[in-house]
Formats: sequence, structure tokens, C-alpha cells
Amino acid sequence: MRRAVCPGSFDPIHNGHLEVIARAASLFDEVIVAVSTNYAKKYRFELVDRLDIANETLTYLRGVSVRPMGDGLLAEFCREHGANLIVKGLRSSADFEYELPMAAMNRQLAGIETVFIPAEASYSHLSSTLLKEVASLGGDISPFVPKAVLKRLKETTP
Ligand code: COD
Repeated sequence: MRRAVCPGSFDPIHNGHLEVIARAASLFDEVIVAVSTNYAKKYRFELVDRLDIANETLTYLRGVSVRPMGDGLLAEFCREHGANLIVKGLRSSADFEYELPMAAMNRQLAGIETVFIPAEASYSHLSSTLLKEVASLGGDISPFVPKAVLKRLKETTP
């Protein structure tokens, strides 16, 4: 049984994330989407909304589940959930530089391998940060996010 974890803040989840998760689901038996919360960080969407959006959006994928990860070690989360693989999406060499030391550390801490999936070219410019900025300035982000994100955005915009 190959159980992989796709971790992220997913604030909010977007089509680049969804595409990587779908590809992970086609490669592994089970995929756990781990939604992290760093308590020192301010999020645009509450954890409960990030979890609900991921659940609503990913129901069509077999073998995929969504769980909160808290702010503990990712390696520990993987161990607790019986996963020995981490899946990360890579948009650029900058992502690679950032991810490589974490991959080495997770392997040394818990023997967990990291698998990198190259971003789909048409989504490689997407980041949650950029999408939040575009939306906050009145831009249309509907081509880049699932409907559930647009709905929450509308509900939570003062
Ligand atoms: N296309 C493909 N992949 C993408 C795209 C895109 N357009 N955008 C983002 N991704 C990938 C990212 O590269 C990342 O792999 C994943 O999707 C999630 O993205 P984000 O932005 O939601 O996630 P981050 O960067 O906020 O989340 C970081 C983690 C929570 C994964 C990280 O901080 C972590 O591992 N924290 C746990 C604490 C820990 O164990 N620290 C020690 C590490 S050794």
C-alpha cells in the first residue's frame, strides 16, 4: 500500500494544487491532503473553510482524503498516518531550492521520501498569495480556483 501525503496551507486551494493532487492520486493507492496551520501566521481563510473547500472539491477523486495537520512536524504527521511518501508540486527552480533541504530533512527524520511533480505549464504561475492579491484588488480569479473558493470569498468579503 503506497500512501502519500500532499501537504500545504491551501489558503486557498487552486487549480495548480488540484492538478498535482489528481496526479498523485493516479500514482499512489491513497493520498492524504494535509491542511496545515501555522499559528503564528495569518490566513485569509479559516482552517474549517480550507478543509471544507478541499473536501468539497476533491470528493470526485478516489483514494483522496483531507485532514488537518496542525503546526507540528510534517514527518510526524506522516508517521502518525502510516504514510511514507510526501508529494510536492514544483513550479520553478526557486521551489526546488526551497523544497530540497526539507526533502532531505524529512528523509533523515523519518525515512520519508519526497516525490516532486512538475506543475502543469498552464498553472505554473499560480500561487495562493498571488490569487489573494488579484482577488483583493477586484480581479477575476474564477479561471484559477474551484467554485467553492469563489463562494467562500464572496461570503467572507466585507
Ligand atoms: N502548481 C503545482 N504545485 C503548486 C502550485 C502550482 N501552481 N502552487 C503551489 N504548489 C505546491 C507547492 O509547491 C507545495 O508543494 C504545495 O503545492 C502546497 O502549496 P501551499 O502554498 O499551500 O503550501 P505552503 O508552502 O504554505 O505549505 C508549506 C508546508 C505546510 C508544506 C510546509 O511548511 C511544511 O512542510 N510544514 C510542516 C512543518 C515542518 O515539518 N517543518 C520542517 C520541514 S523539514
